[in-house]
Amino acid sequence: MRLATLAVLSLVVVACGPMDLDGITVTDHTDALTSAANDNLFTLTLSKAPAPLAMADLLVTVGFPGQTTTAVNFTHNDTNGDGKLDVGESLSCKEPPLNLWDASVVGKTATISLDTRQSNSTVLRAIASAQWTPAN
Ligand SMILES: [Ca+2]
Ligand SMILES: [Ca+2]
Repeated sequence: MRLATLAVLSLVVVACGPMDLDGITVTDHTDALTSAANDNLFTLTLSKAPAPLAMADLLVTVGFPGQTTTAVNFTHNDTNGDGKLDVGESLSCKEPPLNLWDASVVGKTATISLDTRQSNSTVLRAIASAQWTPAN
């Protein structure tokens, strides 16, 4: 009886573990999406995390329905200058140097994911995700 209770408890902890530890918010950039490359896309802010995140391992991806999920470029707004992404700090995300998104995706909703890549590995682990609907 006691063992069964413990097993149930540990299952619950696993089920709601990683998903609740980290959070991001995504704010649309006021610039319009154009048919040129390097458009300003959005700002991703870390809203919740148990510890600062090492920048070298981080990856931001954009996935519109029906399109390949693609990593984007970003600039880290490192408020405290420690080289890590802390809660409250943000990443200004830009289109890669080729045109992927233009007016045709305005009003559509993409899934934005902040992922971490373990060193010496190509396996990505999702830290947190949010939605982005470009307004212009
Ligand atoms: Ca920092
Ligand atoms: Ca573009």
